Amino acid sequence: MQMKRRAFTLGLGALWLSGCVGGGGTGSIVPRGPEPGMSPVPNAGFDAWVASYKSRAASRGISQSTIDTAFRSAGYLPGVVERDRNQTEFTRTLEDYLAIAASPDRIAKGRAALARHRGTLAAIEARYGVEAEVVTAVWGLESQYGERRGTVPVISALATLAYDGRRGAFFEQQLTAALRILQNGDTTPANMTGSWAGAMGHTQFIPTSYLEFAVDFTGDGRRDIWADDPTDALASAAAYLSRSGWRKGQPWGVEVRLPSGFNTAVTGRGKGRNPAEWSAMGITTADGGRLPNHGAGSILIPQGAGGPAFLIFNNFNAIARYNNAVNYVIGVGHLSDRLRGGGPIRGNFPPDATGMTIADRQDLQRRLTAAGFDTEGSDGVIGAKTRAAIEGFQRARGMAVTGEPSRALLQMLGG
Ligand SMILES: [Ca+2]
Repeated sequence: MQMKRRAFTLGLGALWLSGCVGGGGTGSIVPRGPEPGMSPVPNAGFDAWVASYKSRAASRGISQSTIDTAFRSAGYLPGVVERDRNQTEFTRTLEDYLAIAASPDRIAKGRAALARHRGTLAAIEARYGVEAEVVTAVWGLESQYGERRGTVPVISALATLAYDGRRGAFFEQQLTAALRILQNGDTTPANMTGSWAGAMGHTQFIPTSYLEFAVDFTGDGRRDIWADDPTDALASAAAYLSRSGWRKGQPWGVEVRLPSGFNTAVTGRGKGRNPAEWSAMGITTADGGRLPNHGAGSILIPQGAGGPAFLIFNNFNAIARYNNAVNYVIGVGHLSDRLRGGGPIRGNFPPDATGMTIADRQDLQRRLTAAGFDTEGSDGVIGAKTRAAIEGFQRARGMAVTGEPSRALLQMLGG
């Protein structure tokens, strides 16, 4: 399961990063159609590997016709290997993550999606006991409510990664699971698209997660998480959370306020205490109220004692089964709260390494854009577009070209 979850995260992160988190922009839509390097190219080594894999697939119960159909148009995707090689291991701060995950745009689109699919989501909630806002929030983070389901052909992507071998055994397992999905008749090779790492459809399930959790909610006999109609995908996300221990009517967590001088050694996942104990230490809700009681919970301070604090409950762990990154779980939870009408995070985030707050960084983006160096939005997240804009400004002024934001730069632009 751990292995599964990690690759799952990998797929998500990749899709997500390629889409809305690329730069300082608020999220331009990635055009549909093949990305560079995502169309098959001839590769003799790959062909030889596929030939030997086909007999292994047959020995695992995949029919010859399924194998033939699946591999008829499949091939080696150089772009997949390139993406796998160039993954950068960096973690965004919670502040940056939430600026994107619960951006005004994503909240507005989520509320529209909730209204549009009200009946379906209510039926899903009744069946699986997962609130409509939570299912919608997962959908919003996984594929921007279906806008970014991924266009890479899954059989080719998984076969390329299995052949490439960096994590060959894992991806061969996923490839065989993908063939099993095709054999079941749930979808066709042409419709089976996803991220470069094989995360598929509205909910970005990898094939083994799909086999374990996907459901047919429309009743047509096919578990279709790829179609424009998100019904099966939304029900599948709810089924996943339900089987991960989701408890209806309970929050994932609540934002809290810590007393000054709070001993942060007692914080962290897995260090659960009853709310009464936390209350006795002087912790209140963010607006000073009494802590709700949903059983034992842990205190999280993702950006240290100077940033927002959260009391997390059982449902935090259910979301974590989907993707075990703390920022992701808080992102889903907070977005679901916003979709329900809740307000923004109350606590202040500490300034970044340059001494700037998010308001300063948004200011910097607005001033760069006004000066003719477009950051494509002002979400306060310093990404590739903002860095390019800074470089353009520095070049135009004959300064050293670093692309690095700073207070000095902000003052220069304000003058
Ligand atoms: Ca169906």
